Amino acid sequence: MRTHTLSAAPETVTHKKLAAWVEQMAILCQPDQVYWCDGSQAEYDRLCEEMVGGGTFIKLNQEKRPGCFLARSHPSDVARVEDRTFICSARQEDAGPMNNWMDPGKMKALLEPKFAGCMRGRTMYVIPFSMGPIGSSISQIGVQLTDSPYVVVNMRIMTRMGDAVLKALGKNGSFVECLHTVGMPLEPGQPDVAWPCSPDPKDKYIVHFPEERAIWSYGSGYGGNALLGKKCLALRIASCMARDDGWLAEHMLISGIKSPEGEKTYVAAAFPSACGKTNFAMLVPPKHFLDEGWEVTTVGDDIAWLKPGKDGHLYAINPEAGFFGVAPGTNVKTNPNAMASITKNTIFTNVALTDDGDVWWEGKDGEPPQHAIDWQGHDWTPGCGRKAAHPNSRFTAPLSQCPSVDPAYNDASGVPISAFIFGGRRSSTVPLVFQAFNWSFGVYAAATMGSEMTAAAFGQVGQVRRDPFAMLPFCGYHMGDYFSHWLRMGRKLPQLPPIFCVNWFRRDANDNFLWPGFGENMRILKWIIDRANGKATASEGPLGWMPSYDDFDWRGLEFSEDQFNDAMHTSREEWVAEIASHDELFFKLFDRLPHEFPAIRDLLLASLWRDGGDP
Ligand code: O2Y
Ligand code: MN
Repeated sequence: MRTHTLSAAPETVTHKKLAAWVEQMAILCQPDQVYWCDGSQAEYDRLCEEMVGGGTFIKLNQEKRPGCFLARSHPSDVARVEDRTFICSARQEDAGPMNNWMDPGKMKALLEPKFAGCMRGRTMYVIPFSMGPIGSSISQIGVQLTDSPYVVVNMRIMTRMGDAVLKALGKNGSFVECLHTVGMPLEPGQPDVAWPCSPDPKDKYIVHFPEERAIWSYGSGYGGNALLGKKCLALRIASCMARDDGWLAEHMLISGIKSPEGEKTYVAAAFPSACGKTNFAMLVPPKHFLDEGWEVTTVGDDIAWLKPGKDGHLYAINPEAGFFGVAPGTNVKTNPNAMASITKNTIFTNVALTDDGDVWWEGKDGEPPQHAIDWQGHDWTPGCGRKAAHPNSRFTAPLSQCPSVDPAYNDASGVPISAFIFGGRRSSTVPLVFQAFNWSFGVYAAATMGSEMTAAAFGQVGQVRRDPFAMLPFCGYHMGDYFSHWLRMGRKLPQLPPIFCVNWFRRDANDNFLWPGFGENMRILKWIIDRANGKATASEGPLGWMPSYDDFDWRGLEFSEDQFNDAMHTSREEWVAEIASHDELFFKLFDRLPHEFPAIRDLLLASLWRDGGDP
């Protein structure tokens, strides 16, 4: 066996359990060296330069994109791998039917030989990181061990990491163990590749041990598979913590809305992928709202942790410190704040490289370049029949660079949430907006939300994929228990935020969108916060409280009452079919489905025939 030098933990590491775990994992993974990350700018710069030298990073034109780099992944390693993601709870029934499960002992027996020697020829980086502001009672600390410098620099943007976290951890603070390898050890003299990973799609494992609060990830260097603070810790493991300790770990953006009078209202909103979640998190209101002094600010674009405060309200933090946003389709019209956020200090992955050293992707502003290098490093010209950027190409950018960043994004106490919003992509059936009758009806609506599949998603295009609370790939336990947890929170919380449902994607008979979306969503958002603040009227409809045309501010937009009624229409025929299809989900979760759900389903069904109900 090759010898390996293990540098001792630095003096700042007074946490014996942490030092012992790192040593034990180093003995298992056999890296050439162990490096404890301090989180400094100098360290970040050094690693980026080393990756430029090694071919993992391309330095972009520093005049156009100061501090920016481009990475190209291996073509087999371009997205989260749901079929290789496992929840290894002690009992299979606790993982539930929506998760892949394996007995934790068996999984470790399978993985230990794979991890043995997996970091040979490489450095093991130790990344202490905080999900949420360091020291906040809502935050959690993790420590990721990885052999990927790409992961280290991305984690520095996406989390708070380094010495300050070690200090907060002290001698015996608790932390989530996160072990990660790209799964490609180097034999002596073997040259490295730009993007090491395990190229066999079946040889990737994203594994969660919820009882131990531990994560083991093998074989991928990409996004959610490798940046373990994000989906693995902040959603799958945190959802189990939240269930056990009475809080919520959600796949939600957090936005602040300030009225011209200075009243600030925060909302948390969940959308499945491909529903414009990042755009909504950074929404720019129409001109006359801005002129009057309305402001929309961003606390987070992907994940929210919410805990009850002493006053009975829910307080939310964004556990992340950066954006890992999809590049294609992002432009000055769809999301000017995202475009401004990525002008500097940004890592681009799998976008195209232009001849002047800038980046490009499908749907970026302006004409496509006449020539570029595509995400696989090949020459690209418009009309060559291939995409220049991978559809899941990404930018990693600090939240602090976003022009709409909320002044409270770093507040340890979090922001008070006044409304929850749930939305899917539905071309019919679901109205533009409604407010659930109460918490339980809202939980039912969120549990049954779904999205029509786009070409990028799995399954048949157009088919509705139920994605409860947009948590389908991210709930670390049985989805039926998750619904019960939400209902239980409703019984415990003295101050319940109202729950709203939206659908920006409804289409007319000619397949045109009924609603313009983007910044115009401000009009809907304003009605939502007015409702939450007791300032807007609504009437009782079959699904919940519905606004009428006159409840909105239509200045600056030509949108007739007929168009509004089309976008709000609740068809009895469509809803009978919709409610019947909820049963498909309920039957899968039957043994742990909350008893309230069949009752609510029947009430909704009956209300389709109530007086004045629209057939
Ligand atoms: O493919 C990946 O690894 C990224 S997935 C992702 C990234 C940022 C925000 N949300 C998601 C998601 O899948 O929900
Ligand atoms: Mn997400």
